[in-house]
Amino acid sequence: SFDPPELHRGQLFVFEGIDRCGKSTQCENLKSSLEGVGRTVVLYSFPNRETAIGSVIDKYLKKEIDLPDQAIHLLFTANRWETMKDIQKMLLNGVTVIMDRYAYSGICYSVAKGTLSLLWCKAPDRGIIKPDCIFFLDLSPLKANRRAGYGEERYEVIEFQEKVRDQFLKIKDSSWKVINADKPTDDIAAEIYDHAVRVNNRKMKKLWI
Ligand code: T5A
Ligand code: NA
Repeated sequence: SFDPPELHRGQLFVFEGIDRCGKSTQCENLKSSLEGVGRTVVLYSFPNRETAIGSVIDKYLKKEIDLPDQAIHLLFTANRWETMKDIQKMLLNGVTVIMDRYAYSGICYSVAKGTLSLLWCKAPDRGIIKPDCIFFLDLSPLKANRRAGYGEERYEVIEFQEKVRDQFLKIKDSSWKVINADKPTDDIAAEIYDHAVRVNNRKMKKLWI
């Protein structure tokens, strides 16, 4: 169907991967190269630790509080839902939106715990905006472990990260672009940019509907 408001909408790019695979670095790179060709770009990171919900998530990740697996899963999802209206507005206004983690992290980290099913984990994110492209930065947990700052937060344990990576590879589909993240930063950035500029969807879709 012809839907005028979506005609010139911005694209939604998501970066996913295990801890320390280089997501934040590449989000910034893509933002500045797209701005360099005249696009307006907004970057979001999940979890957004700045909101009321995000401050609880932050405490959980820093191991200052404990929560049941179900409760923290739902907080991560709520933390995405609280920005959804703003993101939709921006996309419809032609802004390119880049996200550092999204619902796929939500699912994969929770499923990797072994206590919650995939179906249960997917349900609360049902209806959030579907990304136009997911860049999966693939890196072995052993190599990620050698990068700066590894090991301080709750999930930064190699055996757990192996399970998370397996789960990402299980749920990926044709909207994912798998990138070998064990390369120099600039090479990865160039590969991502070349792919990103070719993504141009019109219809805005929702996840898992
Ligand atoms: N989580 C998250 C859930 O369980 N459910 C959810 O719904 C969501 C959204 C925090 C945790 O929350 C979990 C997943 C996480 O365990 P976070 O705040 O995104 O999520 O934290 P991390 O993933 O740990 O963030 P890191 O994000 O710190 O790493 P990045 O962004 O992947 O990596 P980056 O770019 O900061 O780089 C890490 C280091 O490596 C270097 C960088 O300089 C930096 O020192 N580096 C490279 N080194 C060599 N070669 C390259 N190509 C490099 N690229 C970067
Ligand atoms: Na990050």
